[in-house]
Amino acid sequence: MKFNTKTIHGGQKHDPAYGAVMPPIYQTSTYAQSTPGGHKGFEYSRTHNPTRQALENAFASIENGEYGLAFGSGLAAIDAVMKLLKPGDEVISTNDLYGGTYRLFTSIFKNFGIKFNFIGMQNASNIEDYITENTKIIWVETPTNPMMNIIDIKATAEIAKKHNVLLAVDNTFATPYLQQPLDLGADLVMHSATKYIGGHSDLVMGALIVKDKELADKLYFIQNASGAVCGPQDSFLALRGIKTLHVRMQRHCENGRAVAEYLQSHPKIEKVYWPGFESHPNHEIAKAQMKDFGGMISFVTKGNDYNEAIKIVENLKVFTLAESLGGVESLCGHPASMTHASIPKEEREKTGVVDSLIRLSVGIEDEEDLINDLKQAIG
Ligand code: P1T
Repeated sequence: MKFNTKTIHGGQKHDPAYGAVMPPIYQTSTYAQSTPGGHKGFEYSRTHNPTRQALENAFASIENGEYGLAFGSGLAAIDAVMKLLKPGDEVISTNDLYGGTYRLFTSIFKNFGIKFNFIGMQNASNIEDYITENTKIIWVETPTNPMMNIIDIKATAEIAKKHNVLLAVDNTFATPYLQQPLDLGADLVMHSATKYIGGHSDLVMGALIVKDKELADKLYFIQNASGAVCGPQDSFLALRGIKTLHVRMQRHCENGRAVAEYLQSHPKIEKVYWPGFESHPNHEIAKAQMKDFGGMISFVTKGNDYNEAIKIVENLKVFTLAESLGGVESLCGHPASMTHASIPKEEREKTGVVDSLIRLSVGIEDEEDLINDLKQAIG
């Protein structure tokens, strides 16, 4: 099955009870047993739920994995991955990443004796300098949030394999429509399904997808033992979202290109971060590992002016000033005070997350309305 067909049919079967084409929302916490252990495959909804299972099968299918797991948020999914570790273990992570992921690593897991190295991975060979015998996970966002850095997944996977380290890729910004990290050698894919997977800004959810049975079993154990699962209603919504992922992404990419090019040509804009530009330092890698360049764009105004940036986000009308991304509607954000506020200023500024940085999640509205909105807001 090819990708577009997989988004609709991958891992799905009609409901055995009445042939419902969409999986029913099994809004139940528990399942009747005829004798202890005598059940129809479902005992308790933290462990399994038919609606969630249909979604988990869809996750596995669209990422070309074997096993999918759904969680109550993206951070809950990352939390489950980190619970594979023991005190003394080390993680190498991209230094530009979602502020909440940074906070989870540095304010929670560091207290349990896990060491984190945040490094620039734009040149994959850098990674090897930080690998020790205790390194267990390489954690990669690509494109990164919010600086749109591109990490070479294939080259990173080769390094990870050589040192027997697990490579985990947060594929939230790209989605499997644009890139499939497992095919490039990653061991694990993570999503904030809150974003493009759900696609309609109406749920909070996380996903993990793997190929290896042993790794999947460890993660299923953690999912059940820690219990950060999503409910059946949200599972249904995410499944519905997946069915249009390919058509939405196509439009996100088209509008993203138009907005990036408009901003690039604007005399009041200093710099636009978008991997589709030939001038992007890792454009060639983006071109090789991604089908297109997505709808996420960051930019700074001329003179690096904080007040100017705030004025723009306040003036925008079609773009809503809000956290999050990946929905059908366009959003704008101010990372320094919103999504990345939990990263100390001196740390975030090292990677370019300055006070004048604006991030756009370009939606699927009419291109002309988006450009006109930016025109009136920037002036
Ligand atoms: O919000 P949650 O579903 O828990 O996902 C966390 C997360 C993980 N990884 C990436 C790349 C993300 O962008 C996020 C969440 N990000 C935002 C809310 C945001 O506006 O950037």
